[in-house]
Amino acid sequence: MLDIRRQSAEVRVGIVGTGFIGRVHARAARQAGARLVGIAGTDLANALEGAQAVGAEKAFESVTELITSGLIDVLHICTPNHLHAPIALEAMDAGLAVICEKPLATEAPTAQLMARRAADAGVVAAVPFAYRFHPMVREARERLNALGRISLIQGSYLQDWLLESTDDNWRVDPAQGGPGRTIGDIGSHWFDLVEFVTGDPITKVCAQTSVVVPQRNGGGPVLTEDLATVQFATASGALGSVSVSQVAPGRKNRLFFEVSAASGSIAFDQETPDRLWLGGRSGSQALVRDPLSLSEAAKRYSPLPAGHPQGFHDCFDAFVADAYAAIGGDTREGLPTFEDGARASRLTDAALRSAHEGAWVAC
Ligand code: SOE
Repeated sequence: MLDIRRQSAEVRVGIVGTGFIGRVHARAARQAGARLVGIAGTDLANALEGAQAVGAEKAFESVTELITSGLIDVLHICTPNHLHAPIALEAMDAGLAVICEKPLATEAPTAQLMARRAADAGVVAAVPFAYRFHPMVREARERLNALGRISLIQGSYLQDWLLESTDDNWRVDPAQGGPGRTIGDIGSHWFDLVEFVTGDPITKVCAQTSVVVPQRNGGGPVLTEDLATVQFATASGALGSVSVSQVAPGRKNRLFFEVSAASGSIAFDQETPDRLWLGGRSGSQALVRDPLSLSEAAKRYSPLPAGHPQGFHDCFDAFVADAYAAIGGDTREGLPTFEDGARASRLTDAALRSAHEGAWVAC
């Protein structure tokens, strides 16, 4: 179990998973002043390579060895999606705090079980919906409060890294990634961000999905969606729609949303994260991040002065720093937890079911 007094000075970190996102976690852990103790991977050789790449102290033979070592306070889970649940449950049962990649699980009931287990174990359990930590997202959230009733929420999350039939990844395989690939992988970010910014939960969805590349690398038929469109309604009565695609040429990681409210609109684009578009009937403007003119909520995540762009690493670092602060007993507003991960999984499952049944599904 974590010794809070010792931990507040230094969090001891283990990471399972040595790919791109595992390295982002490792960097963020260091930035937060934590001690990078150990790495586990697919096997010892993989763990050794990962440990060397990020400068961790030790490579572990297996994730169980890392969890039971007594050497770590928090486990970061950066594996393919189907491994999130068994590893997170094992770690939480051992009393560890957990930071688990999204989608939290391949299906909503499992994600819900993980959230319940985190609550029962009384451990910090966070999910990197890191785009919440862009200062301009916090600014949008603050400003929306003053704009009155929301009428329309729309946007997209577009990538092109799976455009060609020679592009492949474990996420394409439902056994590893889950039955909803694009909705679970990037739609989950969009749903989380929009509900976080508006505070207006989505109550029902109507979705369509499409497999654009039917076969990859000569393998069997592709069973997970390359793109989806989702219409929805919210608790306040707003309407909305989102398109998600991993086969949109030219779009690399473009998460965009625009919210129209009674006295103004706000739009955010993750590829230009230091800006917001503020729309008004008698004039619109681009607001460029400047800590001197931001709300307190946004300023907190805006360490760099104006003219010094912040981006992906900055928001990820801020997420990890807040997760560690929560481990030390200082829980800051807006930390995405397993409850939020389970919520995003519920929306993903509802969208998939809607597409399958050709009907609106409550969520
Ligand atoms: C791949 O689709 C991926 O790396 C996602 O898994 C991330 O969550 C997203 O931030 C970027 O794209």
